[in-house]
Amino acid sequence: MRITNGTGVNQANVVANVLPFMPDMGHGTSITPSMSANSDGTYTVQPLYLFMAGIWSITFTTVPASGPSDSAVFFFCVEG
Ligand SMILES: [Cu+2]
Repeated sequence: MRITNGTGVNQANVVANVLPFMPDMGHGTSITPSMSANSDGTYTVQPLYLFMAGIWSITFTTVPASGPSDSAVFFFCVEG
């Protein structure tokens, strides 16, 4: 995964919480994923324990050293 600014430049040293959630069912997962930086400027998020078929949202909320936080949400459908 890449995290870029508004002009498409990779952002290093981003710390974010990752929250998998099934919005239709109102539950998350028992396993909390973590995000780690790779040497090429991308990030790896693991483990993602999407244990049920259906719509999942993955919410990334940054934890800034100072200033405001930001968030982004991705939706996935796990086929059953
Ligand atoms: Cu579910």
